[in-house]
Amino acid sequence: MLIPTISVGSARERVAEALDEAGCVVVTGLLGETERKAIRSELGPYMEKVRVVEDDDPTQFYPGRTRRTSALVARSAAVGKLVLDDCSLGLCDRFLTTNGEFGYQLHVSAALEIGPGARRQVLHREHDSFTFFPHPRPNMIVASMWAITDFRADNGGTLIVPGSHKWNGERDAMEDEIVEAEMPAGSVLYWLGGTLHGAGANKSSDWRYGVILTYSLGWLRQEENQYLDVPPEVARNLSPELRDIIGYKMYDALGFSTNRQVGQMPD
Ligand SMILES: O=C(O)CCC(=O)C(=O)O
Repeated sequence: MLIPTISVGSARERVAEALDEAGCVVVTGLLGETERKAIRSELGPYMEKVRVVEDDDPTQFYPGRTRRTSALVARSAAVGKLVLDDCSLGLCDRFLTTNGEFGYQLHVSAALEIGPGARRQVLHREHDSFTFFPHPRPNMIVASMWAITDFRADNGGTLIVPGSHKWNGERDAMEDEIVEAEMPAGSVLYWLGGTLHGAGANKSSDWRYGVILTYSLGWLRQEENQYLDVPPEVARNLSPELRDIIGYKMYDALGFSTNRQVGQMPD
């Protein structure tokens, strides 16, 4: 099975149908060069400080020769706009409110650079922490990977196993079921919480740069602790929409605080 690829002008319903069917979809042409440059320049000071591990430890989840930084909402206004991207939120509306849910939240934000010589990452599912549910789990997550540089088969383009969101937990992916998400800079790859994926090996001489933003049902524990990564003094200066989606908003009865400055921050 291939990764369906759809250009930005196409009907949103086609994107949602492809994601539902394959568990993954690429949308091309969503992010311009100016925005990509802004993201790199705003995150540059943080990425530069990341120590690159040269001696890869194959038992580690994160391969060596890579750079990763998170807390992106606090660090980059350009990423803040991506978090609220219409196409992403449309997919979240479609896949994360199906059970009469009250809403969803940002689950993880990270910039990921895959350097020359990096090995392939172990395949995993965004749902992996939610062991309460048997496989195939109900969908709890929509993930997006924004290509800031081109993603190619030889430079660490994300590996995806189309259709694996419908598998039970006992089935491993065969080599010929694993597909590299090749996409030009400015594209975005979406996948669902149950879809097997991981960073590809980088056999080229350039670095692959992507921004991963995942969204989860509003009643789940977020993978990235947004209250520490975007503390109240920073959150206060964000737009109400951005503040809400990172978690400064109640989900039904969940998330109240006696500190009105935190739990019910005035606009
Ligand atoms: O970098 C990628 O392409 C995927 C990264 C990923 O899935 C992870 O770090 O959990």
